[in-house]
Amino acid sequence: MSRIVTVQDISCVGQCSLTVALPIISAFGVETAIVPSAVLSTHTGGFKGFTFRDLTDDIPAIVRHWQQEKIDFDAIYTGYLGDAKQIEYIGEMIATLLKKGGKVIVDPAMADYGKLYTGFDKDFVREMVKLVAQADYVLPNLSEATFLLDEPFVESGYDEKYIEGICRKLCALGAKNVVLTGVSFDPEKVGVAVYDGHKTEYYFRTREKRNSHGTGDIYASAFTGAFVNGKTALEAASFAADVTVEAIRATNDDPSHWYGVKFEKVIPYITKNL
Ligand code: PXL
Repeated sequence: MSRIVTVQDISCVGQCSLTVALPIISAFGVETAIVPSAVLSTHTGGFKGFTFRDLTDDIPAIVRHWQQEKIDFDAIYTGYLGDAKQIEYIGEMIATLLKKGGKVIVDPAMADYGKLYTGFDKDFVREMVKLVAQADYVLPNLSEATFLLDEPFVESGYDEKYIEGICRKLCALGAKNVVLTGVSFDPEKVGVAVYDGHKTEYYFRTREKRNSHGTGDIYASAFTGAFVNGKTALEAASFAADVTVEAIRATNDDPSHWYGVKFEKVIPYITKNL
């Protein structure tokens, strides 16, 4: 039985981050502890006037308590962080709360479509590079990858050599493996590149028409659940892509649901197919 901890925000409404990670990873039969990085009334991707409570100062005491209680974890999975200072505290979690052989999974949730999310800047990106350096698996989308590498975002028209170069450079930052999302060599298809430091493997699905918010969190959560459950990185990356496609399809007929995807509809898909 595995126990993991995930560090990301609670967006009270918006179907992203912890409200997605907790149910999805639990659906894989994996005990999921949480460290909320911040509490927001909604996510920042389209709502106006959201509240934001930064929980950075709560993290050291939580970590200290767990150290005293000898609570440890098979994996630490990080997502959207409330402040760059949290990266230092996550370093401490890795050093003291991760079991021997445990894995660090980093989703550098900070950008999409070539733009940083509201509230993040280049200083935050520079700190995120330090967290990526400690990752066994880093799961950026193409926008996040290019921010981490301080390169211009290339939307389309690239080839395998370009993608493999991005993966190689992310490993040069210190990450051991890369799962790069949003890779597309053909406008009809989109998928992931999985790089282990030597070879790159791909998995593609037919592109869904609509761009959806929160799919990165569904993807990273499903990857984490499947991987901790014993699947290989390529199997977990492929299964997570299937779960994400199912969640988008479950939402396609409801244009009023612009702020996220109905991941709860795919919980049975996860339990049936894992
Ligand atoms: O889905 C990533 C995410 C998580 N948390 C918050 C966000 C976003 C993306 O915009 O705003 C608060």
